[in-house]
Amino acid sequence: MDKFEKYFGLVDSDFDSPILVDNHDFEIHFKHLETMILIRFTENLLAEKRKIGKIGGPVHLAAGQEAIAVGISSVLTEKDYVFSAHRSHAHLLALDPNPYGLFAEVLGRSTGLSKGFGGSMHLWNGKSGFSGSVPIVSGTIPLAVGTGLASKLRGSESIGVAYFGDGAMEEGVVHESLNLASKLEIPILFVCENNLFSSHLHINERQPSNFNARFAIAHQIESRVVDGNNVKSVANNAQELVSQIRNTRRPAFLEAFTYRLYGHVDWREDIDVGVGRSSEDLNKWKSRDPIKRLKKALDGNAEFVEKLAQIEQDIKIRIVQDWEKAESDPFPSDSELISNVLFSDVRDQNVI
Ligand SMILES: Cc1ncc(C[n+]2csc(CCOP(=O)(O)OP(=O)(O)O)c2C)c(N)n1
Ligand SMILES: [Mg+2]
Repeated sequence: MDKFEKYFGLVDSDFDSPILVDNHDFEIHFKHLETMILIRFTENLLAEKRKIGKIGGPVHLAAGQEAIAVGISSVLTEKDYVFSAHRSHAHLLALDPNPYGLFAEVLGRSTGLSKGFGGSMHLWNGKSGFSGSVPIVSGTIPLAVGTGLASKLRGSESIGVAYFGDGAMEEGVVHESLNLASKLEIPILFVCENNLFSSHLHINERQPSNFNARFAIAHQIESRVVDGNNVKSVANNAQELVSQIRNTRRPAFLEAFTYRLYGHVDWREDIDVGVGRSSEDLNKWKSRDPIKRLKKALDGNAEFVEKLAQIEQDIKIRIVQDWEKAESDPFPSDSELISNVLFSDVRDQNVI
């Protein structure tokens, strides 16, 4: 880490420490584990299908980062407005662990979450609160601020949530969004998933510090820095911040350090592509896998081993069934190309 580590209270060795669980909360921990496994299996399947050419467009996988989405989603409701970017499958599935609509979307089928027109980077699932992802890095952050402001003006309990990466912090609009949210006291949770990379470039090559929470402090926004591979820590901190946001209607910022197990895009590991992703680092972070760490923490519970085997088996079967169902769905018809993209009054005027 760097000179800020003492200030933010997170050091590199924290990622190797055990997750401390309470047996009373076994059901909660197991639910978290189950959702993380579903996301991991889904993404592994996407990686495999992309590799063999079954998926036409790129997929940005969040394997290794699941604990952040699962911890945060555990304290949200479907009335909140959650936005993400190019690496959004985990955020989507943590709110609604049902990969069928995602599969249909990456296969370009009319049953997909964006009716088959968007692919992996344009997802939407209104009923769960997932309000959209786009490939433009940082593009949805001001939209999330807007939903927070709208909620406040309407007097509703809802909050905006913006997931973004360490690379997105380097876009000006993020700083404008932080400033506006602070000044206008907007109920929004900013979630910076710091996986240390922007595409192939390590944060140490790009920034004087690898802590992004320093920008929240500059904007007088309450912030926390957490081990993003510890789902319990993410959930507990998110719980405190979200109830604070709902009560005070002010913004908060959560920075979660993590690491992606696949490379920037698709199935490759990206060892020694660009600067700073070595096999030593990757192996170190593989041993810090959030799923492995939680499994280890729960291992002492008598019910655990049997329950885990059953759940893993069920999830595998469900995912394959969902994939096969999506694959047998139809592609959109030609007329949908017009009805989903252009305003109907433009068509009525015979412009096209
Ligand atoms: C405005 C904009 N600039 C550049 C890109 C190209 N690009 C796609 S992903 C990415 C890296 C983003 O890094 P980060 O925000 O840390 O997210 P991560 O991929 O690590 O999850 C870049 C530069 C883009 N899509 N949009
Ligand atoms: Mg990143």
